[in-house]
Amino acid sequence: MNLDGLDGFTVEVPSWAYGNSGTRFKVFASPGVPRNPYEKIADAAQVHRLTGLAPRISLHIPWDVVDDWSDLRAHAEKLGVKLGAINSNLFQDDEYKLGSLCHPDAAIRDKAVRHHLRCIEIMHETGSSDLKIWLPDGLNYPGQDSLRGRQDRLAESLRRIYDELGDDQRILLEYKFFEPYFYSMDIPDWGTSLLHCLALGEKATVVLDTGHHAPGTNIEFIVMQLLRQGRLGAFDFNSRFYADDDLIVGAADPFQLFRIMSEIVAVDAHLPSSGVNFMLDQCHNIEEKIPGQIRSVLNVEQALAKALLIDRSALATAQREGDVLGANEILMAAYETDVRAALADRREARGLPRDPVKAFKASGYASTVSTERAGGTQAGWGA
Ligand code: PSV
Ligand code: MN
Ligand code: MN
Repeated sequence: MNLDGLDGFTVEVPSWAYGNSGTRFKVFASPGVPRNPYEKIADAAQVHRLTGLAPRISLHIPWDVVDDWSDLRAHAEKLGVKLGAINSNLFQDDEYKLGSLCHPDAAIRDKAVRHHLRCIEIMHETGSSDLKIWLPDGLNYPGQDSLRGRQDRLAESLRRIYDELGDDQRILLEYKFFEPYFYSMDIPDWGTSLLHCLALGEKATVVLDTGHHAPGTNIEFIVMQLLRQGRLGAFDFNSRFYADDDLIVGAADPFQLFRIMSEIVAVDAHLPSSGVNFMLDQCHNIEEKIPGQIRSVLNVEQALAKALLIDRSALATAQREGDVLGANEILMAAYETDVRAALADRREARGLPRDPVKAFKASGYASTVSTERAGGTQAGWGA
């Protein structure tokens, strides 16, 4: 089984996955939850140490703000990881009730733009190249504001941010079809995100969060189309049964994950040179967080491994010949191949545990940190 295509493949993990989280009904506290960004990075480093797949951690501003960025960067590097994408936060200020980058009041828009300029400054210090913007703006009622006016304001705000990017920096522009507003979001879909990116310039790309679509959406089609345009900047992987559930990747629909990876492999976008940042965006509400992240990272790797097994030339022949069932069978043969032993062998050959979740449990890390971090204040969502 040739899985060489996995060489160099990495997944970025989010700092917020390690903090306490929950639903709007209840946030459950977990023992040993990180008390600050340093401890979140230490937890994330465990995922990389055991899988060899997750060398970067995305930060959220202001949740992860520290006094000395070069010290945080050195801390990460000492633990074998790097600081990754910087996520801006436009959803926790009272002033943003009616929007941020699209707000009808120019002073509020200016505040939201300035938040991004600060994020860009932080990126220079952390060495991050990706500024990820999830825009929580939208409307609850028809007539509440001008749909078109908001797009114009958005274009103007994004332009101000874009113009401040450094040479090696880029914007990752996320979309989401609903929530926190329910009549209309200001970036509800990939088309809107792409239009803004095209208007901005080459340093603006779309980020596709797998939980941000209407049920039944053909996500791999969107992946293919964004790749065709050279504008797929990143993924936020998670899985969903109903809405933006942020559950473990591949838990709800591993076949969808495989189909996405098949479009990725079709154009070699899994290679680091493609510039696609494969990130997770998850919250672990009831399961243990570090093993939850390990499981997700491994599920992404497994889907990629299966996609690498697709016999592309046989598939092309079957497609050319109009062999409908044959073509489908070729795809399904790859999906149905059990790659678990081959992946464990690869890990062992690289000095990694065959079963990273089991190795984490045996390491005693969870009980050590629960003793060390006892009595601390959590650094979770909103900290
Ligand atoms: C909210 O929907 C969200 O999950 C977005 O997907 C962002 O990527 C993430 O929060 C972090 O801001
Ligand atoms: Mn996301
Ligand atoms: Mn989301």
